[in-house]
Amino acid sequence: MRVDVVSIFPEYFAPLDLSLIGRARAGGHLQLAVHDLRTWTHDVHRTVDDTPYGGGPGMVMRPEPWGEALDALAPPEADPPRLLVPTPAGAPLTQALAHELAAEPHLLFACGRYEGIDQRVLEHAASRMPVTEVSLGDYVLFGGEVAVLVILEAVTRLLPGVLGNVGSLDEESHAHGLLEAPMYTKPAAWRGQEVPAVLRSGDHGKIARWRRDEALVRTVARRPDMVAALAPECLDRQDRATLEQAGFPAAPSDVAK
Ligand code: 6GU
Repeated sequence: MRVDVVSIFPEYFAPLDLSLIGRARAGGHLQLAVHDLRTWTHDVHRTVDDTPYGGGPGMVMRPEPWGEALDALAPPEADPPRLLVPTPAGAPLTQALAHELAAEPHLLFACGRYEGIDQRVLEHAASRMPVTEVSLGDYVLFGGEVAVLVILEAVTRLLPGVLGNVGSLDEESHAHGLLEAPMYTKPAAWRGQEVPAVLRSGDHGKIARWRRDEALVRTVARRPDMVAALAPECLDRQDRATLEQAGFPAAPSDVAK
């Protein structure tokens, strides 16, 4: 996958050399280029912002540098990338969106700062390429840079060949609309606390059932919204019994299978 990032703080992306993202880059799974928006300014101060029309606090990013940046990185004659614009006004980042993005050949991130980018940039870009505004959650950051780090980490680990153990993708939190069960490693007893006996039983069927029940109980306690969103056909009889025991009201459509 090719990824271009445009920001006035290219130094923010130094961590992308590290750890598993760094390895994905070294291994050729991720071709990442970070660009300084000021490359596309022409005045001596390399200005990227100005005061908002209509008044109000803060500054807005001027359209001209962004227009030139997008022309350079998404030339009209080439296959268009998917433009991603991090903003608290965007659609929430979910595991489903991460999967969708991992299937794209080329992502282009436009990092806004201040009060955001002049709206005409996004309108113009949308006539040439798909544009998605993405939010990390219901809080406000200074700018989109940290969001790009988060999105890229969520997406890169889904690229084929990046994770050694592909099975771990299938078992992790959010993979099946549930949070993951708690995990344990050696030693079997630590500070008076024992690892649940079932996990040391060697009975893989019982272990899978225990983990499923723990995942259900945990998700009811922490994220009842996720339980409410589960498709009834994803729940077997034991699932429904576990949910009921955990105090989750059975939906009317949850008739016994
Ligand atoms: Cl993606 N950007 C900014 N600036 N603030 C945010 C956000 C993104 N997501 C949550 N808050």
